[in-house]
Amino acid sequence: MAGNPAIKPLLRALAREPNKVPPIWLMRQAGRYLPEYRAIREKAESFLDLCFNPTLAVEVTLQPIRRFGFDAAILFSDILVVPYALGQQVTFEAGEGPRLDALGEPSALARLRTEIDHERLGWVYETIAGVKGQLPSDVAFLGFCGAPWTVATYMVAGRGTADQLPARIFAYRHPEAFARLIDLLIEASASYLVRQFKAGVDAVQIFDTWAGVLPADEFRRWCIEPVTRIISAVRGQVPTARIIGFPRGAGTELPRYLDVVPIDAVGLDWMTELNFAREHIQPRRTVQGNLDPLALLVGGAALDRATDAILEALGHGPFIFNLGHGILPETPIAHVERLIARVRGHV
Ligand code: 1CP
Repeated sequence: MAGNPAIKPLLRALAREPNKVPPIWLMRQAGRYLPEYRAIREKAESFLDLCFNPTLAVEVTLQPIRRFGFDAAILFSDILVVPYALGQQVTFEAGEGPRLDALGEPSALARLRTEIDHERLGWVYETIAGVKGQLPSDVAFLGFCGAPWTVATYMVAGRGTADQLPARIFAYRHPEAFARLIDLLIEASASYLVRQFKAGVDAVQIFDTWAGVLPADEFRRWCIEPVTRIISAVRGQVPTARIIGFPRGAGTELPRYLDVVPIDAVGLDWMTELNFAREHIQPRRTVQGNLDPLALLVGGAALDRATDAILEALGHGPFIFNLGHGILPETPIAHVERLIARVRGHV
């Protein structure tokens, strides 16, 4: 259950306690930019086989901690294991991304289970226990799930899509069926997060990667409300649950999101303006972010400048350094080392 906040800088930040040096971790920190990840990835037949193998998944979760000394480890898995545990077919084609049997019509919802099958996720809970036993005591351990809207975009389209058109059209054309799908995902995600806390994570992040494509009313209905319901359900069973929200692209709707969603911290995408974040967001929640992954990829003066601007604007209040979205596979390791040293005041 929840770790001791006193010794983990990231949990101190979530509790709005001061840190001399801001904690740092990076979204997608375990992954293809690391040669040691690619070496392990080759041993597994597919990406899901890697996830399903707790020995390898523990190793991959710990690789970025060993190499860089990040302040948090994030469970190695994917948001699409929830549709898998609801009975949908999910595969990952090398170099092409996820493929699911698309829920093109409301009648296809009948193919799904009525609740999440935790037996299909036993390896997640085993991986969590394995990581927990090996993590340095000052490193926080994060679980995660996708937010219902973002997961539904993949379930409906059967793959990643530009602008998430299939799910947006489905939601307008069949609002009742879409609401049933979202309700199913709310229950499944809450139950999944509770199990992650019971297995040993310190906090969780809810990834709403595609929140930004929705008009404001739809954003409230399909993002704000479902994530709020997940959090109530999780805290009903784990009252101390620490939760980070990441409504990517929420833009001017972000204050309204914070009016309603009782998260401890909000992950800011790289489009979020720093003065706005300092004046309007940080007084209300711990902020996490928001370096442009491209600045990290490019390195040099662009990286130093962007890093310093974030530290200057947000480093004096409750803050976790991160990217504004996942690290890109082409990112040089030396740039990650430089970033960490700069955030910690060493260069
Ligand atoms: O070939 C490979 O090695 C697989 C690439 C890969 C990896 C490393 C995928 C496929 N998923 C992951 C791991 C992953 N995914 C993590 C692990 C922990 C870490 O951060 O290190 C996490 C948290 C995710 C979350 C995830 N998966 C999100 C939300 C965050 C984000 O980056 O936006 C989303 C949208 C996915 C879907 C997904 N899984 C994989 C891919 C390539 C995609 C994107 C598909 C698309 O939209 O085209």
